[in-house]
This record gives sequence, structure tokens and C-alpha cells, in this order.
Amino acid sequence: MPDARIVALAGGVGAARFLQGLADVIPRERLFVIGNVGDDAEIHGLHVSPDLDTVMYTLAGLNDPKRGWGIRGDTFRCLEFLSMIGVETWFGLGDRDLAIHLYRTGRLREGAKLSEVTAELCAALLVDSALVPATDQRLRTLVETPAGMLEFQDWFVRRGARGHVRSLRLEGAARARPAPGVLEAIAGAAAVLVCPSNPFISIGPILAVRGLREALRRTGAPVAAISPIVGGRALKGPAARMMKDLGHAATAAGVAGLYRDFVNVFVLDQKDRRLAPEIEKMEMRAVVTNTIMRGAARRRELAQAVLEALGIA
Ligand code: FO1
Repeated sequence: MPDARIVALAGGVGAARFLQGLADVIPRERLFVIGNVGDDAEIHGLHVSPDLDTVMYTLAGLNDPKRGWGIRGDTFRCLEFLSMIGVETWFGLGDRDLAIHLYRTGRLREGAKLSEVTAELCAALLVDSALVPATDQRLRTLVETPAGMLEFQDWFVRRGARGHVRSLRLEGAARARPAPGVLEAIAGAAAVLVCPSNPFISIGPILAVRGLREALRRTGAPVAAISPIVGGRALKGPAARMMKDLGHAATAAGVAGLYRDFVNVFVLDQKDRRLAPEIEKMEMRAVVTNTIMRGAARRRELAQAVLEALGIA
């Protein structure tokens, strides 16, 4: 089935970088992205979907490559004025970015589903790939720290993801059903890719949606994951520290262990090649390549290497 879709499970910044490379080496219409909603938040009364937006802006060519989130060249006049009238503005919402949240919030209040609104926004921004939230239901990541149980963005942005993580709670996961098309996309995929994202806060909420992990176990398509940890450190964000805090080795093999029930091919960096035998013991094929995505050429090479490992390129 040469034209079947390539399905990607994606968090935010790390995933978007990888998807940018992937979208350069396959026809964009073949790409079906299942996005994380665990870090969605209500900010200034608006529904913000940071991971969906990071992927959407990237696929639309609007992303800010330096920050990793938000829109390139955006201004922050609205936030400056909010701050002037005494409102806390720790979450950096740009003026154009706000337009997206205004639209999303309005449509959700009218009764539209998050997946419908996301499709409308993607069409308006000329994104040719499908981007679908893992679920239309409310699913929120809560982080237990010594300071108590915190909403995800409060912990991640406001407090700089500081302090040890004692546990995570995926509120609403038990009731969350996959958004329309998600299970069908996994079942009929040419391949499924787990992007190099944080396994707990980016991929974890996707896997927690009812039936989704099971669909990954059952699909006839090969499933590959790319390690977000290289040399014991996360490509971006707190993944390595969280692995330790939550009782796992902060290594590519530690990540592979979290996915061992549904991943067939695990892609790790050449720095970690000594971990390949440990990963292969988990009945996955270990593929060693350069996973550091510095620049567009490296992103494309990584995407190409993953597709080749799956026999798709
Ligand atoms: N991340 C930050 O570290 N600081 C911010 O002020 C911030 C604002 C922001 C606004 C819109 C958006 O879509 C994402 C934003 N992010 C910000 C990124 C986001 O909090 C995280 O990267 C993800 O939630 C984790 O994947």
C-alpha cells in the first residue's frame, strides 16, 4: 500500500522539529499527526492547545524556530497591556497566537469539537497534513511536586519545571475516547512513528486515551519510536529528570522500556550505540543514527533514516 498514511504521535517542540523533516521527505498529505492535549490550559479565559499549535505552526511554516513555540515575528502588545492592568502574564501569548485561541475558544463554546476546530485552523493556515487531537474530551496532565499537585502549565512554564516530580495524574484519561479517525488511521497506517517527545507528558497522555495503546499493539503497521534522550540528557525539556524521578533509567533504553509492548523499531543516537543490545533484548530492532536535529538538513536525514529503517523510503 504505497500511499497509506504515516501516522505520528506528537508532543510539542521536539516532535515539531522531527515532523518538519518528515514533511520534507514524504508528500505532506500522507502525514497524519495525533497530537497531545494533556498540556492544554485555560489562560485569560481562552482554551490554549500548546502542543497542537506548535505542530500546526510548524507544518504551516509559521513557527518560531528559536523559542520553539508560538508564531515567528509575533508581537506581545496585548500581553503588555494585560500586565499594565495588573494581570499575571507568565504564559507568553503573542498577539497572532491569541487570534488562534480566540477562534478556538469561540468555536468550542458554540459546541464544536476540538478535532473540528483543529481541522478548521489547519485548513485556514494551509496545512496539508492531518492534525488530530488524541481525544476531543478533556484530558489534563497534573504534576505532583513537593509544592503540591499542579496544573501542567503552572508547573512547566510558571515554575520553570523545577523540583522533583513525585507522580503524574492524567485527569479525564479514563473517560477520554479517541477523536474521530484516530483508531482508523493507526489500523490502516503504512507506519506509525512515536516522535522524539517526552514519554510522560507528551506521549503518555496520548497513550492513555481509551483503546489507543491497544490499537498500536494490534496494528499491522511497523511502529518506530525515536529516543528523546541522548547521552542521558533530553533533547529538550525535563524528560531525563522526570525519567529518574519516576523510577526509570534516564537513557534511550529507559524510554524503549516504556514503549516495549507496541514498538518494533527503536531509533537511538550514535552516542548511545552501546545501549542497542539492551534494547534488542526487549524484542525491538535498535537503529543507531544521528538523532540530533541541528538544521533542516539533519532533520530531513533523520526522517529519511527512520523511513528507511521501516522499509518505506
Ligand atoms: N513555553 C514556555 O516555556 N513559556 C511560555 O511562555 C510559553 C508560551 C506558549 C504559548 C503558546 C504555545 O502554544 C506554547 C507556549 N509555550 C511556552 C510552550 C508550552 O508551554 C510547552 O512547550 C508545551 O506545553 C510542552 O510541550
